[in-house]
Amino acid sequence: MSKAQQGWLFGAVVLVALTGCGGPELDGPFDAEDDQLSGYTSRAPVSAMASTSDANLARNVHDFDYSTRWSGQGAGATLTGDLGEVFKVGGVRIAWYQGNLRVAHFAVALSVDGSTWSTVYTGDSSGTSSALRTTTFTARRARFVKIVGYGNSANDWNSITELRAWVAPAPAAADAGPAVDAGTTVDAGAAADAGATADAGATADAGTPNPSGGCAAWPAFPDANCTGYRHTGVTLKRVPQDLTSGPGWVWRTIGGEGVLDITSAGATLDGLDIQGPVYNNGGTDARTALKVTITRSLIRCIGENNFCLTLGPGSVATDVEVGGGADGKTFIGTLGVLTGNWSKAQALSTITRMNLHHVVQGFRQDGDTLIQDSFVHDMTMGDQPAPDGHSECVFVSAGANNSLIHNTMSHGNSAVIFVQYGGSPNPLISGLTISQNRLIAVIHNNQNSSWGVSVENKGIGGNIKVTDNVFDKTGWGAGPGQAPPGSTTTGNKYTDGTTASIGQS
Ligand SMILES: [Ca+2]
Repeated sequence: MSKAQQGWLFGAVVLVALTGCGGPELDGPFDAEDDQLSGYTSRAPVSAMASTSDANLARNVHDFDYSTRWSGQGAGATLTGDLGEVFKVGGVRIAWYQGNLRVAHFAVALSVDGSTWSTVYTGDSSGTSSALRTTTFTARRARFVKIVGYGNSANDWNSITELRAWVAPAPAAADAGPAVDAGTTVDAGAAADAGATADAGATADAGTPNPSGGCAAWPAFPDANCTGYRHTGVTLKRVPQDLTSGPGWVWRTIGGEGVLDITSAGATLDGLDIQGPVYNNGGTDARTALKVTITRSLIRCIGENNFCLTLGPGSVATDVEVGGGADGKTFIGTLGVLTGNWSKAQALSTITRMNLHHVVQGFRQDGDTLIQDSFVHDMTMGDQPAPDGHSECVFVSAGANNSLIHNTMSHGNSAVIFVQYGGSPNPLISGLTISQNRLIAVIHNNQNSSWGVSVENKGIGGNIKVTDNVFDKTGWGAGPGQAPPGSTTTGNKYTDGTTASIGQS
């Protein structure tokens, strides 16, 4: 680890201390201001854009501040919020500027991909409140929410101070496609919407949440419905409140911090809600870590500032959720999963159906590790006061035989998947396969990912494959991907089915 990284990790300790009590809410004081939509959560856009603005810009609608707003003049002016991933959207909450004095005329349209839209509501605001007020409609899958303004009872301006969406986990397309839409307005795009190739669960056979089995196969993609512990139906036992030891592990204090520590090779963890991180053999050093099998568990990682989970050679993690702290949505100033014994390149670990989120860096994958059918999302992008200038879903710095197969990954301000050799004496990067992944571009806090996949041309030992991945078409700082000369880069596409070219690094 570089000195620079050690520096910002130290900074993150302070952050965790500050946010450890409750953590930031998605909506904070805005949570209970209007009618709750039962079964849904209020979510702010991660970014917003407008067709037109005066000095009041689109980003002001998700700053949790009623004193700032977006304003666009004229009938048909649009404000579009990006929720960051596909949800089942059952309503919107709009706070209109001077909403207690005038009635706004508007429509709401939804989209999975940002290009095909379905209008779900046309009508007026209450005219009685300037706070967030709910508008409901027939729920459907969407990542993008567009408000189309048609002026108000006083003039032709459209001004919104805050925007939210009521969201629930996205069902498969079969549950929320055209059939659900019957009867909503102006829905010419419904069929095309549900059939878009790239979204998690978009195809007809994507399946419903699966209590025991795997994620639907390509060309569907993993999401929250088939990853982590939740879809298994397990009831978790809290560590340390309900349980303080088990086969090959014990809860104890290391360096003043409560951790679950792996104490013998072959340890098994199943059905656990772990309040802290998982250390291995007394620390977070992959070179001395032991084999562990973790299934159907949640690692909250509260209080950690290094790695949430350290895996030794031969480890297996299946149906595990990592990150999010006490409330599941607090950013942890740390790295998610350390896998790959870079000094020996003999890790041989397998990670399947992991839901990994709200950390600085998702996986540190440094040799002989397969990561498959997993959902990695909500890496920090300026969400923390501590420096987080190097954030990605996966970072590979060394090692042979790493595979990333059929995962959904979004967020990160360097690349979503970032491969950069760490230098001698680390083993060269070879036998790296990045295939059938869904790479989502998120623009957040004026940051974005330069690349979906970036394999730098240094420390490369050969046999690099970047194939059959599906990329968002827009939103990248540089492009969908780059790889060294000699790499195999066939079959990569954008969400609209057109070819995504991987450039040469
Ligand atoms: Ca605002």
